[in-house]
Amino acid sequence: NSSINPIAQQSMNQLASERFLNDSIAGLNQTPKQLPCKYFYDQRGSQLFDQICETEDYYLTRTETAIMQRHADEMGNCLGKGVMLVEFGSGSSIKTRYLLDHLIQPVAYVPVDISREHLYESAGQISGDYPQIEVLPVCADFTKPFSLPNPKRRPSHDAVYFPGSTIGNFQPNQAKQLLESIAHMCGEQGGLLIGVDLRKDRETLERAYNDTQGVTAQFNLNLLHRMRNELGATIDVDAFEHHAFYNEEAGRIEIYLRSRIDQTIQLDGQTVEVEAGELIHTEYSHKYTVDGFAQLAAEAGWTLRRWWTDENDYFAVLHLVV
Ligand code: AVI
Repeated sequence: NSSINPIAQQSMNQLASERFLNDSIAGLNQTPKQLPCKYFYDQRGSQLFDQICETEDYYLTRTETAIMQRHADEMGNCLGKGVMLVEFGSGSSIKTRYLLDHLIQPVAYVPVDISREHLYESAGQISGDYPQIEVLPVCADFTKPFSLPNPKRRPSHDAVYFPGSTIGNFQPNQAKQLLESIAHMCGEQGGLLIGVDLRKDRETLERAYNDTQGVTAQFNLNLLHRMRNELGATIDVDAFEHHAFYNEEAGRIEIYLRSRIDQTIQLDGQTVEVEAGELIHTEYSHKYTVDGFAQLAAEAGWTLRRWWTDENDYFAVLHLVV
């Protein structure tokens, strides 16, 4: 953001690095070892994620995009007139355009993302393409409290758009907390439009997280590259491999990094031993039924109003109200 002075920017970057370091050390000292998936998304990670979305195997993005394309007019009506639309994990804001095209007299669009360069670049493009909407990007980790900007015109209400089934990357109790904080943020009149990946056959799910081009593997391994480049960690990244499978009982894809060899990771003066074959957990991707998700959302204060799906029932977009 050009409006932030370089010194403030530098200290924000430093703070982000410290969080990454502390979370990495804490995670590697747990049994089993783990690293938070939110650190996938530096600039390279965000680019790799965009590439995943374009693979044949990762059905989620094109399925959700088709749902948006087909039903954005109804969604726009559901969200109502004069809204300030806040998008969680906006990334490249591709699907959002269908929605922006159909909102009724929207006041502002607030993309929220952890990946700064990516956020400002996409926000700039949206702003150029939708001059009638005030675009107010917020670089934040949306799992932590953050304040919403004040648009020039007063919105009649706020609505959150949370696409991509990113909610699936949270454990159900964390997802519930996040849904609660979204309800709190939107207030009484608030709405939520959320994309949720649905349960389906193992083969389709596992293919989506083990794409034949190996982009998901690179995306997962990028976390270790970040630790090496940004935190100065000593890691033999090439000796790690991507490992992902569907845990049907838990209804989730589980993603790990597996070391092929015994190795010692040095990080900020700490030593972490990793055994050959040992797994470091990096991500869960929970899959829901529409009823199961509505139930979880109800516990967080939301009522399901409408939902849309594709012809295979692979993915759903749900509209919920407080
Ligand atoms: C962002 N999120 C919804 C993706 C998913 O499908 O859980 C992240 C991802 N991880 C591996 N591939 C994609």
